[in-house]
Amino acid sequence: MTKPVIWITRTLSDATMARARRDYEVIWDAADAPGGAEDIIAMSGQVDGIIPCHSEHFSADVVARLDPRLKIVANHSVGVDHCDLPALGPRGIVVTNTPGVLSDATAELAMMLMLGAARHAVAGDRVVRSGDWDFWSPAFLVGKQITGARLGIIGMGGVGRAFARKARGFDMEIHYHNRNRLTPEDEAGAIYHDTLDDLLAVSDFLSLHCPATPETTGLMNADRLARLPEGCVLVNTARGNLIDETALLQAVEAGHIGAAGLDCFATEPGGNPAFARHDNIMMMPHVGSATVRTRDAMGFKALDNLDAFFAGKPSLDPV
Ligand code: 8YV
Repeated sequence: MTKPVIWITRTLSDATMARARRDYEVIWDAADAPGGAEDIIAMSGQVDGIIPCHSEHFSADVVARLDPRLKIVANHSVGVDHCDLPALGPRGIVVTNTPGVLSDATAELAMMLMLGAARHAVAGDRVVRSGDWDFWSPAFLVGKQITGARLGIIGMGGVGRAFARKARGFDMEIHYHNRNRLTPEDEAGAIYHDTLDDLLAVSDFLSLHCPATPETTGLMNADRLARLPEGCVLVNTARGNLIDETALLQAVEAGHIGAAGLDCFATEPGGNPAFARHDNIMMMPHVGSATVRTRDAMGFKALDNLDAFFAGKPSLDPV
């Protein structure tokens, strides 16, 4: 039996690539460059399935020009904001994602950013690394303690709940806002706020874990940032467009936001050069899920979704 042909747009983990090559005819380019609109359109006539990352954009314009040969987009991501789902649905193209398997890795990075932002990790590392550390005082690099502080979480899906679990280990008081209230078991003592504004008012620390949708674009705008307690530490490992970056910059410069830890930016790759002026903004280049274990799990989940599809079984992770 001939193997289905798939396009793996980026370089996935070694174990994923090996399994993919065993079971599929794989097209992959070692250049590891994002697939642009014309690449996606051209490739759709040569393959039965694609494993894209969030770097490949299936906009409505692209989807309208896809070849009917393409049957499944098995994303190597939990976020699907790079896929225009209302456009893909009517084309009969199955779309899947990778929920669950990246929750812990992303929550770990959120924890690193929260602690690093709160405790001046950028300035501290720089002063030691540069050899310029020639002074010490009890007043030097004094940060904000997370133990016992109130942590607000927006979005209690897999990543939000994993972050809450880890924050509980730091004795934080967990508050959250979500489309739906969780079961008491999933809440595990977290305090539900049915409006976002109520959550913001109690968030000494705030971490974003909701999907990027038209409704959540610019969620953290000037008005909502102003509702946070003075000195709040803001963490974003979800998507850059959840935050109005100009408003965040102003809030940091005014001292209202005490620090920020950001793994996601409105422009990626690239980030926001204006943030680099501020040592109290700790930044990473969208690597929340980048651990060996999680990259394997994400790749395997994408392949599980392809396997089910080509075996004629129901989608495992449909979106
Ligand atoms: C990945 C992500 O960096 O899953 C997501 O939505 O943003 C990240 O885990 C990326 O999409 C990997 O393909």
